[in-house]
Amino acid sequence: DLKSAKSALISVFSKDGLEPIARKLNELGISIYSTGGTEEFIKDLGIDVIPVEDVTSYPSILGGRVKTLHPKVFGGILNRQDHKGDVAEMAKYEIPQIDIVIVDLYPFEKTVASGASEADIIEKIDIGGISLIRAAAKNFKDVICVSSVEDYSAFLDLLSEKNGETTFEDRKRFAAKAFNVSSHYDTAIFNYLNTEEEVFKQSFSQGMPLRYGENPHQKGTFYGDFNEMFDQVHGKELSYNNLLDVDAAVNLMQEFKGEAPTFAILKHNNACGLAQRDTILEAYKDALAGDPVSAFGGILISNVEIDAATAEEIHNLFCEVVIAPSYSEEAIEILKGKKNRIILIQKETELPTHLVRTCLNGVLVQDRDHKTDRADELTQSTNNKPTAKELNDLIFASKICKHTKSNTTVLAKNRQLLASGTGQTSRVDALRHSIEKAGSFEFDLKGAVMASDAFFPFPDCVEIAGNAGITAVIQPGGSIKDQLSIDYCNDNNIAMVMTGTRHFKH
Ligand code: 93A
Repeated sequence: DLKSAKSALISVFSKDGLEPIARKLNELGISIYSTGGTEEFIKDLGIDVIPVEDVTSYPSILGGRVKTLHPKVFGGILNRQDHKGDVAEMAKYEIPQIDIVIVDLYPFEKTVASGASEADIIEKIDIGGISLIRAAAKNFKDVICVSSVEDYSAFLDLLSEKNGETTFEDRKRFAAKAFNVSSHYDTAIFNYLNTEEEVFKQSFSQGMPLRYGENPHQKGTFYGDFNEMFDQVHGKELSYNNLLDVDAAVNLMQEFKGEAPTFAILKHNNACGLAQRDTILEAYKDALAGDPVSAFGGILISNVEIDAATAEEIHNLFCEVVIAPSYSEEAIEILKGKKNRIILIQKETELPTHLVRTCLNGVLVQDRDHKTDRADELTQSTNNKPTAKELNDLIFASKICKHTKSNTTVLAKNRQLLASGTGQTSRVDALRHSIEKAGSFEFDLKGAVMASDAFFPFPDCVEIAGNAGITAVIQPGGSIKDQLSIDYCNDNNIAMVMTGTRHFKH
């Protein structure tokens, strides 16, 4: 579906890069229509150009606010060339056909960034240009729209390759880019006119006002659809910190979805207890045993239904939130025994694919860490191989590690979290802390495994771990000094496997 162009409308704020395009169009015999400043620029190049006023029989008015906004211009862009009625009307109203539209919009964002006055900023809201872009992009069946200086060179190549002809695919590609340009432009205006709070509010369907933010003197709101993910069957209103903990809990438990009964207890977004057992009651008891001190006021989550026996045990603990896919009727009644205890039923929903957080004066967006380490993808780096039981624990520990604040080392044995070092400024500190913590609850680390969220820059960690009784280690690998850690493990009968995947959580 090749189309050759006979005319182009050019209206650009910045004239940079326009000369070769104007020359090429001229060389191809394509007539050029243009607005004030652009027309001057093209005329000065010695190229014939028709002022858009000659088409509209109207001058540019209101200080340039209305230049191209005219049926003869928009008719020329929007007409369907294979539509009988359109063709007849084009003749009747003497509307010239426009095949190419080239626009560079008023620099709205630059003007905002320059600290200009509100009046100057408003004047830089382009109306005619954005309309030209949208019209030409809508009619990509017949028209090609160049909506950004960025696309000049691609457009020039296109003109040169096919002597001014374009294919349907070419025009559609440029149209898609055009709507990217126009939506970005309008979003910038929206962001300028609204407060930051409004911008967030508008981005989500509902805002849930919270009693306060992270602390009572801070205001807080949740923008999202809590009810899409949970049914709250009992308890007080969720707080800002509860929501963050629920988020951490759900993400962590996602790793154990469909596996044997698993129970986790979280505090300040990190797991302080987690165990996988044949029954959820045992899993709860062994999760609690991991750190009964931290569990006080914790967030509890189960990957299977909570039964009455487990609910009885949970009832003895002061906890903020209990989350499970379901509860037996009896269990619900037992858990309701404390007025404020928040009981959530987690629905079957997908977690978002992207993560967003504020950063400086903007936001950071990234893909979710969707990689879960798997036994069949590990590289054996030591002479010693982990036993089947150790391998099981290594993957178990690595899943917890992925959801624990960096730097972290996670110690586990028999599918029970023994201790982790959370959010330390060095890996050595994280490890020392986790060893000490495990010791304080009288766990025997002999035969325990260690997971590390990132590689060991030095062999100090494996040495400390080995001295504590750890017999198997999982880590991403990739340090230039990996060999030193491997050598230490080989000399001390420690099995070490590498995942190749770092799981930082900042
Ligand atoms: O003020 S406008 O929104 N009104 C219009 O009708 C219009 N048509 C094109 N601005 C309008 N434009 C913009 O003028 C274009 O987007 C381009 O940025 C600029 C080109 O003006 P000149 O050719 O006079 O330098």
